[in-house]
Amino acid sequence: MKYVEEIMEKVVKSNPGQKEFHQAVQEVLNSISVVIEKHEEEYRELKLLERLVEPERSHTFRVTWVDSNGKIQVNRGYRVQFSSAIGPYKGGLRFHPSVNQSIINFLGFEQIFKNALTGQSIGAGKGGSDFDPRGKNDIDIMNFCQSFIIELEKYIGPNEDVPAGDIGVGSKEIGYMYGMYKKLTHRYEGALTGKSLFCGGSLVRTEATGYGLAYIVEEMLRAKGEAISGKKVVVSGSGNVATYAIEKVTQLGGVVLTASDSSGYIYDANGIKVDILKEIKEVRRGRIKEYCDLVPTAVFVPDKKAWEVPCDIALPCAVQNELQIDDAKQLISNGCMTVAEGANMPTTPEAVSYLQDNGVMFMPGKAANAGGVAVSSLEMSQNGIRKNRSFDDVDNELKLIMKSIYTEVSQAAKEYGHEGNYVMGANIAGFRKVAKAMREQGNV
Ligand code: NDP
Ligand code: 2IT
Repeated sequence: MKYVEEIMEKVVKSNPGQKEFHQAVQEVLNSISVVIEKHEEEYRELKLLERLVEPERSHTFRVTWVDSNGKIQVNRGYRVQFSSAIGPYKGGLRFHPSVNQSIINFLGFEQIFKNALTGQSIGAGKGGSDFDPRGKNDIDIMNFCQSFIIELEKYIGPNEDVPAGDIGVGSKEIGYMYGMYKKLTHRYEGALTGKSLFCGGSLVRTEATGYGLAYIVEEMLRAKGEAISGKKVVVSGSGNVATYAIEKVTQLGGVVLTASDSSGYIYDANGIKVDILKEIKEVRRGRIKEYCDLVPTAVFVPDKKAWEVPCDIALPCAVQNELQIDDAKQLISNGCMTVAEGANMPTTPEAVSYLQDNGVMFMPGKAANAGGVAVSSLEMSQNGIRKNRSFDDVDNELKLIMKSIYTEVSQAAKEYGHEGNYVMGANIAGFRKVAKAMREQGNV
């Protein structure tokens, strides 16, 4: 049996039922098998893949907290510290009722290759909880965040593990966690990123994932002699990533027709007005359909996905496996030419293959959404030397990072005879860096 097949079997056996984790590992193994074949004997000897798919450490913990009605609540907390081959564990925290070990493992595994692609010295981790922040008041959110970090504090630190946000965790939640971290450790240090500017955060971190996504799409199009300007763009989600992707795509001259949440999507033929979107989502913390109250020409389409809207570019920015085979078929029949993942693994494997087979330029999340963690790393370095950088300075570095990710990904694909296959390129380029570091550090 081939080495990668043996590894896949082991992963399935030792992590039963973890379908999202299996999916993420399978995709990477499929891509890197061409590299493995070249070094098979050495990698087998080093047990390199066995080590790569096994988290260095994994924490689960009870989070008991008291809600605003004085009732005791219990949730489960997670932090998987997947790989420290190239730096301290780094990756977000997700608060969503769907969070389980499979989701955390898949996200932590993806983070290994994403973080390597940024060129920054950051290893990989991920965490979160099945806590549902939706509909909770500020007291509930603060009480939960404080109880969560009281446990997580034992495992994190600026040179050890540096969590940030993800679904359900933004600068507000990070602020509550940071306050309690400081109280527990009596240290003001960069143990969390995505902090607000008043707590040592970095300019551009809020915008970074969405802006970075737009920058890499611009690179993909530039390679074909095209640009975002004038293109019709369909976006899913209406959270942090979606909002700032919409903002930058619009600034670059694209027309964004949709935004969505789990109840449906809105369609605005004149282009989504990002100031109104921010008012609804960031100020009122409302639902996407409220956009139509403020923009009467827009329509809300309940229980449907935005992929049915004809477009040139599709940017899934919500959640894993939200773009499925039927959606891919619809996108193709409507003439879509470019798909880039703002979310983590939003496109199912069948949909990815279908898009690629039909000539769509497809950029996977571990490259396309790496701008967020890249700027998190810039936040860590600013905290380390206690010096803040300007918006333009960080934004320019983000652009350079996304450009260099594009170049590395496309060159790696070409080198292995799969020009234009950015899934292979991203996995190979990320894997090579981590594999080198693992080899050099010996059997740890
Ligand atoms: P937010 O919590 O800010 O927004 C999440 C959005 O996704 C909301 O619009 C939410 O709608 C929607 N959503 C969540 N779950 C579902 C679901 N099951 N079905 C349909 N829609 C859903 O999160 P972010 O914008 O930060 O994250 C979005 C994606 O981007 C995630 O995959 C995340 O892992 C990824 N990512 C985030 C980064 C960051 O810096 N924040 C960096 C890199 C990747 P609703 O309110 O209805 O749930
Ligand atoms: O998926 C991701 O890369 C994130 N949620 C951001 C992680 C980070 O540490 O900024």
